[in-house]
Amino acid sequence: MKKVGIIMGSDSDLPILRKTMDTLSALDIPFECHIYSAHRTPEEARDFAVNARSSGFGVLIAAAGMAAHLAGAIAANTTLPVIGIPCKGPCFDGMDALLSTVMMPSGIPVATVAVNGGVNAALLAAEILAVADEALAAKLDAKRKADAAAVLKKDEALQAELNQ
Ligand code: RP5
Repeated sequence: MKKVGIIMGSDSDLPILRKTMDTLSALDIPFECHIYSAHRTPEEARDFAVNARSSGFGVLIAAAGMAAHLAGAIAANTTLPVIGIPCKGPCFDGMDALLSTVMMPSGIPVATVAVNGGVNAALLAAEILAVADEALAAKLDAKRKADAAAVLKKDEALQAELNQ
């Protein structure tokens, strides 16, 4: 199976990416995770993106906050699918990172998930890989069913509490 590459702009983004890694691990998807910044280490970020396809990656996840240019800078240097996670910073409730990540110019796409959307980034990466992987697709179907069952169980508990 192709690997997922995870890049974050700072170790301060790590709590969000831990959810991404946990979700990928639960699906037995191999990944590598790095701290490369579009601004502080632009050469390393570029090199990672340029070499990603030949290094065995199938999809990349890039997470950054504030003036969040990382996902776009990665996408500029590869034609692998790039998923952007805008990370909430100290100002503007993450709107700064959301707009910096999502508003890409035509020709260089970034599939942007919600602010701090570490889990959905992993699931979207899994769905991309599952296009050519029936076993992974079956795991995703099973997870959907299990997640739905968990919600219905909560509803059952709520009804029991309200109707006692
Ligand atoms: C961005 O700046 C990082 O992705 C992080 O979200 C934000 C703040 O970085 P630190 O100052 O915490 O290292 O590049």
